[in-house]
Amino acid sequence: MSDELEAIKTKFVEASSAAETLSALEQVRVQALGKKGAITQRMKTLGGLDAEARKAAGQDLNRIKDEIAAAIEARKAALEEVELEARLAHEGVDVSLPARPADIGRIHPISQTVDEMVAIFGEMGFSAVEGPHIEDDFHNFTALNIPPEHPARQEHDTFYLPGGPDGERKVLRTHTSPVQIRTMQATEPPIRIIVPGRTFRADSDATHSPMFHQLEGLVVDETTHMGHLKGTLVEFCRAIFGVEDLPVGFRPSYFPFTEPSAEVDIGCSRAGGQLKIGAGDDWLEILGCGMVHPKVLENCGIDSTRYQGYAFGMGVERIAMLKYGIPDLRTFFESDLRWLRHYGFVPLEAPSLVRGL
Ligand code: 2NL
Repeated sequence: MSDELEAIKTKFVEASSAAETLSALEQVRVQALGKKGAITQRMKTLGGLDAEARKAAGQDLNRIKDEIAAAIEARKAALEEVELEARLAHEGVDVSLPARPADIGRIHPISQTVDEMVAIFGEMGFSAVEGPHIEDDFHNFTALNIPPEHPARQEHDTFYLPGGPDGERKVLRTHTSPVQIRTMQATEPPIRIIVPGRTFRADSDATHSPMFHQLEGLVVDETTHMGHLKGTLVEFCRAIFGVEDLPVGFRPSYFPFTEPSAEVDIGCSRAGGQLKIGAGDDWLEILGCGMVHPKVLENCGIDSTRYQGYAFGMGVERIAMLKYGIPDLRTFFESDLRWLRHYGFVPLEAPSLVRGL
């Protein structure tokens, strides 16, 4: 290699080592390897040489180009390190600054209400059970003694899925009862369960959502009677609304799957258009219940001459609206974060039977 090239290389390598700042180093890089830099300029002259001379000169030029580039890179890394050290040395952390607020999300009022219900029944010895949302006709209707002409079976009220190859049409469960049916089919009494979950009906207006939540309960044993049903549900109503002496009334009703059947009302006041639970002499319907119809037990393979049971069911949205003063059902499922921040529960802060009062 020519002395001249060697001198050029030494000049730029030394210049890069001497550069005190990143911008000074950048100038060295431009002078050597930039578009008009010394090395680049020489590269352009290679075209005028004959093949052999061009090859030798090209190799030399490429080599010193790489050496200069390596020297610049090494210096760059060193200067960056120095710069970082300097910044760290004078930058401080102000530990007195308030923490940035963490956006920790909220528990939806439906989840909170279900949690509280599960806690209350859990203390009474009930187990919580879940099951499929997509059901067959037997578990959703037939086993429950719901006759073929019943309105709940009509196309109009129920979401049916397209029929399968066997011609069977599945259905989005219209209540959580199919889970109790499955439990009775699969387990020998005693049974003591609650079933919270999503349910579906083709209904949509101010007071109906096509997807809503129910919590149903089922107790089956040899000596289970209506006194157990009444005691359990009175206790539940008082616990969920936090009113120790809440009046609870049972009114005869009808369901195809229970006999006798009853609606449960709680005492309230509507004075001045304001609903107050546990005060006054008005009544508010809160849930439905009854003794399990012997046909339903038999449909599940349970001997109705040996066993009897009670069952109940309620709408979770309705309880949540009453408990937390939420006026409009539709807002539950609009996924409006401002609504959730207002009505939702901060995890660990919400006083509840689940997380400790
Ligand atoms: C209501 C009333 C009720 C039941 C649900 C039930 C389930 C089986 C057997 C017998 Cl497997 N009964 N469930 C019984 C009475 C009432 O719900 O108003 N729900 C929102």
